Amino acid sequence: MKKKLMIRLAVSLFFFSCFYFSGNAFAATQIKLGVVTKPGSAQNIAAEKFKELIEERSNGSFRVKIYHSASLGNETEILQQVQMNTIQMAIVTGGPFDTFAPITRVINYPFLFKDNAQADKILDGPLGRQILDKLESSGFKGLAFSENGFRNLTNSKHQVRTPADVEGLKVRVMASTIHKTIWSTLGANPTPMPWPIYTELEQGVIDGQENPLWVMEVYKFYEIQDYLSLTRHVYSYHIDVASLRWWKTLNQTHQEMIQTAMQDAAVFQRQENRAKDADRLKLLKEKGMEVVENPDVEAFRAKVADLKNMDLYQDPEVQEMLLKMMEAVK
Ligand code: EAX
Repeated sequence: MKKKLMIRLAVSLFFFSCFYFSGNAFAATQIKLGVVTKPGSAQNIAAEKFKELIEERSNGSFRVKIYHSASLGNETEILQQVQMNTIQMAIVTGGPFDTFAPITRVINYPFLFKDNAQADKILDGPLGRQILDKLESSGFKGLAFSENGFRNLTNSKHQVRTPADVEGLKVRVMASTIHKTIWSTLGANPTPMPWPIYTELEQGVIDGQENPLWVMEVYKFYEIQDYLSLTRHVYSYHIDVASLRWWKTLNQTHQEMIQTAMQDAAVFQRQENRAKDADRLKLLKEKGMEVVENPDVEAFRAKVADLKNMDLYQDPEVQEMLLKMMEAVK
């Protein structure tokens, strides 16, 4: 009896060891990745692509679990968890990075990039890299930029063509000094609020918000916001980050694998996002939104022209990066 048991134990141990040391699920490193948005959102598409690529390319050495729909809290809280390495990665909108790393403000500068191609060229180039590297001093390994897209204003009150139409509107903004300043300079009444904001819009706590077109579709803002103006005032990026504390525990092969998979996922997601934009505008119109396709962008731009001289850009390092960016977009 005892002998049989011993044999069984030995056999189980043998199979367990084979399984364990063959680099399968037992040995896989789990990456917890946080996004605040829900499936179908720009952040989620980048996260899902990254998961697919890294699991495939690492032959299962990495497994990614995506925490979405604010299950880990808002974007500021997600970033704090990355700093502490309670989660290993995150895809977070440009705005909330502002308090962690003021240098990211330069990308939120209003009317900075002319178009998608220019944004890609600069963010995938040396200036983008410098900004990503700078995140190390806040505990993040900056991997890549995926995108939200150009931001547009919606509201429930009236059509917006000029800055005068914005006067006094209660506009929700991200947790970002620069975004708040843009809207107060334009004459609105900006209210910082973390995502999501459907209920606040519905209840009239705020009159409007600004985001790329996919947001109006995925979060059904057409149900509660009648007016959309294609202001394209800020190119909104996400920064795809890892916890620096975790990053340092990885060997170089794995670091490179993750870096490349995230960059590839970002490029894929940007293309996908842009390809859908024309249909989205059509859909939003069909859903009843009144769209101002050509607001007076020059008047908006003129009104925020002094922003570069404001305090929030006065840190010498931030100032220098802003000047370089402005030179690069010429
Ligand atoms: O990605 O907070 C925001 O306005 C973000 O753009 C939102 O999470 C959608």
